[in-house]
Amino acid sequence: MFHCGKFQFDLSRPLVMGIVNVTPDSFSDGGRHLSAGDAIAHAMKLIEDGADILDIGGESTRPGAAIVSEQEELDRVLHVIEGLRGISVPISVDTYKPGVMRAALVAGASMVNDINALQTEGALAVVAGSDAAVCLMHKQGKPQTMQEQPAYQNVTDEVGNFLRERMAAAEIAGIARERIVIDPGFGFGKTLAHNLDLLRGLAAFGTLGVPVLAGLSRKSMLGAITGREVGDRIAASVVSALLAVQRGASIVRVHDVRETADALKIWNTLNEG
Ligand code: 8Y7
Repeated sequence: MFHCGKFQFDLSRPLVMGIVNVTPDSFSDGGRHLSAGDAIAHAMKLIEDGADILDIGGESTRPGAAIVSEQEELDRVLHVIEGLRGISVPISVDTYKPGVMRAALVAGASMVNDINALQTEGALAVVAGSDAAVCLMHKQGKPQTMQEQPAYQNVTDEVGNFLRERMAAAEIAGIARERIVIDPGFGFGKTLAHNLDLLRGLAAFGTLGVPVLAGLSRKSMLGAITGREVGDRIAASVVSALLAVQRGASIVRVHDVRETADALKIWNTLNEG
């Protein structure tokens, strides 16, 4: 069982986490979701399209993106979370700032998606003091510079050790295992070869005993393989999500919810026979 605030999932079928960016510099959406109203409308469409969870983010963490102040991030995400009160799916807040986590949880979020794996001072306590779920993600370096020289001896082992250590820290802080998911962090301080190693070895993370989340949607590794621009990576993204699920991912974080949900319907139907 996966506990996400008042929501629970048995994970007998993979979940689709739909991405809602409330950032003017979001490359994948071309900055279309600037206003809270637009983001709310987009979120509602993603639910209609089959999203099981919504991930609301107010600061782009792509390589080279600008850092956003806590106040600006709050201004962006809080109106959206408040505007989505009463929806049928849990809201995840994509942030590494404890102040944003706390305010988002008060406003109704049920999950924290933290690319910093609760390493920021105070972050463990905020999540521990709630009933929210958390996604602990691996990254190497800081978003601004992480793609400059990513280096590992063995990327799968090193990412696995990091995630095991952060799971332990979360559990010691009082976050029950049922509330934790882990994520190797595709593209976060990784070369194409590293990302491919992680996808090939994704099943290994399943042995850590909590659900695995995979985020490959529209990422540059898909561009490197297909030669397609970011707006033209839907097929590559859907296939990648399915390949991650095939290797044990329980949650896929995607932009193209409708197409991904279709792919997973085929997967689910095939597995029910
Ligand atoms: C991921 C993510 C991003 C991911 C998790 C993008 C916020 C870059 N990627 N969170 N966030 N996993 N958990 O291309 O892979 O969406 S931002």
